[in-house]
Amino acid sequence: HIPPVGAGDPGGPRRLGRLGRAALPGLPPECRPALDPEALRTRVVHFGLGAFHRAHQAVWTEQAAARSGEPWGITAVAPRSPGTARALREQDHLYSLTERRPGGAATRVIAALTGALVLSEDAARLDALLADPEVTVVTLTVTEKGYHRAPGYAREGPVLDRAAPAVAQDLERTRAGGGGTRPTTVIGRLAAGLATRMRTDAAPLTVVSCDNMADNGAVLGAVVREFIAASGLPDRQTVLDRMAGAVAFPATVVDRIVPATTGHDLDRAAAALGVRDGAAVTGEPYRQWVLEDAFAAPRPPWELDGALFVPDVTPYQLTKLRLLNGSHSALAHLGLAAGCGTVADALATDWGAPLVRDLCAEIAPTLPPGGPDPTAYAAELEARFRNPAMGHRLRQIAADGSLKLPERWLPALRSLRAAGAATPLLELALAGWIHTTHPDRQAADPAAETLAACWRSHTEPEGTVRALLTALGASDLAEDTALTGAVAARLPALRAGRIEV
Ligand code: CS2
Repeated sequence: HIPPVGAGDPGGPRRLGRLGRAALPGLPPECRPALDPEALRTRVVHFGLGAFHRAHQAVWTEQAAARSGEPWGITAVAPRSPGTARALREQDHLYSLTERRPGGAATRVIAALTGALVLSEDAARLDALLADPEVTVVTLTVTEKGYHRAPGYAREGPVLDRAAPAVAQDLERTRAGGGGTRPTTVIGRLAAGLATRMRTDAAPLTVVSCDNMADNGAVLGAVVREFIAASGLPDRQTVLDRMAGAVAFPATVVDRIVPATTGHDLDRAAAALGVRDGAAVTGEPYRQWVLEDAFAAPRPPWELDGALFVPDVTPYQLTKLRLLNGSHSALAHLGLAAGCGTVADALATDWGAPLVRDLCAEIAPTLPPGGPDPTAYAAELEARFRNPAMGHRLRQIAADGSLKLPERWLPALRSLRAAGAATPLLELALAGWIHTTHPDRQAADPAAETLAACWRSHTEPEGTVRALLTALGASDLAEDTALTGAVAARLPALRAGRIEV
């Protein structure tokens, strides 16, 4: 449901039409898309129809198509909720992006999508696209939980959590009689689609993870291959052999702060466009995309819009994950303890900016050479986080902490402690996360029940800290008594809403 524009105005609501191709000529010129959407063909399939994709990869793809004249269009697939896909279909797959600058906003319609599917509803169309040789790129933004990694996988071998109920059920679906039924997870569907493609003409394809994980390409390649190997899909060995030569999984670093769209954002988009847009997104002006230059097949020339193709993304990836996402998570968990609502609120306190600066300085020695300068990066972060126009909710960032923190904080914490370095800011941040896992204050998390049980089964704080670190897959850190003691010692101040950087 999209509220009429100006529903709260004294003059009463104005009834507006809906965004779509027919509305394009009537838009203010600065709001029109970079190309004629009729010219696009589906050459890319994207999993994850969230705001981030619409404000990131889709923008580069639109620009790449506009500047090259090549018809690179994206059919995007919603893994679960059908709402956005339906809104986009009603709008001929057009939507607007509003860039929020501290001093104002700019709204423009993006013409990048050629289709919007729902994983459970559009099975045949999706399978046909994954097998289509014209489709040469698949991209994913499915968040950390979409990969179903086994807890602590890095130290044990297999990456895919075959015991996770959704994965186990999907594997079972591929074994059922009569050729099985279609898997319902993204990884299962992608695996089944790639298997069909490999069994037919084995046309080369690149599958690009755009989620915030170190080695995201290798992780995606591993879970897909492990799914195929453990499945009942036909000709598994042939499929895996052909994939080795025909399918690439490059690593990438994506960056743009994209808060969840609010009803107010929809109103403001409608006011700028003069038509309603049920799939509008907003984002900061800053955006970056760094990709490993290892594609197996033709791709959109994203470099025409400033994407960086490099032999090894690791220095960029670790800098972004540990400094940006690491301080984002610290601001989120500590900010919630202090009663702040948004990132800009946290930056407006006396501890917000020092936290970002000192945490980045603490983590910087763990970063490999070859990435951005950490001091300059931290200063730029502070300015991005201060942007008051963003309204980026801390609760959104605090969600799924149990999956985010093993990427963002723990590798740096391990390497600093192994080197005997002090880690006061990471300890404070961890205490912030522990504080927000309490059953009375819990942020959304797929491990919420396990986390709540850690509080119930321990009455003394250090025991709770140890149990929660173990739940993060960090039993090594749980045994570090200097660490658990220091983290526990931070909790009383947090309970009183005091952040002591
Ligand atoms: C944020 C990210 O919600 C979160 O966890 O840290 O979505 C962050 O805004 C993006 O990675 C920025 O590129």
